[in-house]
Amino acid sequence: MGLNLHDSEFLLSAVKTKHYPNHILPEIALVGRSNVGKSSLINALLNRRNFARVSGQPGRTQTINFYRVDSIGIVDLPGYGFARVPESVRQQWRPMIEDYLTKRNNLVGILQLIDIRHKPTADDQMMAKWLLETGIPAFVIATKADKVSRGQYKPRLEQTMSTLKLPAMVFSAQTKIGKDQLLGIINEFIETGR
Ligand SMILES: Nc1nc2c(ncn2[C@@H]2O[C@H](COP(=O)(O)OP(=O)(O)OP(=O)(O)O)[C@@H](O)[C@H]2O)c(=O)[nH]1
Ligand SMILES: [Mg+2]
Repeated sequence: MGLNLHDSEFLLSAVKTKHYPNHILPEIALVGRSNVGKSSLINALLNRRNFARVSGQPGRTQTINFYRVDSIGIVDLPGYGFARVPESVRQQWRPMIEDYLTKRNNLVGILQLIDIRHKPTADDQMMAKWLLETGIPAFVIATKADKVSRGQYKPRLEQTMSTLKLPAMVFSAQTKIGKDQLLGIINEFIETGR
């Protein structure tokens, strides 16, 4: 199955489960630390600028944003664990992310983004552990690959996979390295979740 990446639209932003789209599309959700590049990945994949809102300011995505791409849903979840975001705000996000991940029947796969330059954080490790426990299919995307040399890809992926115990791949929203592999993973999630 090849997704028609030109057929995409923003559906809605939601905070509460009752406001999620009432559709039957299988959904792929993006999770990761605030500022890691979740919204940028969506834009890079769809070849669109500012389709998913991107900002230098961490914590920009404070709602769950639902997009439709062809016959699937792409879900941009609020980022977790950014130190500069006040604790009170972080406490509001947590149940939002947990509700989506535990209650959404449409969910067929998770893309967990980490920054290729850094070791997975304690929050990243908590998330990966939780994904493994719940058994939701998940793949780690080590993004911002343009920020390290190619020689770093292999050792960093190996470190990531051994720490998080999930499969991982390299991506850059800037150079689009990894785009085809990522589309393959999305297709596999959809096929498996059918
Ligand atoms: N060099 C480089 N910069 C990137 C890449 N992906 C994202 N960025 C930059 O990182 C910053 C944050 O990107 P976002 O896509 O807004 O991150 P996010 O994960 O959606 O952040 P929140 O919405 O706060 O959770 C922006 O300044 C992006 O331009 C990448 O692959 N390479
Ligand atoms: Mg965002």
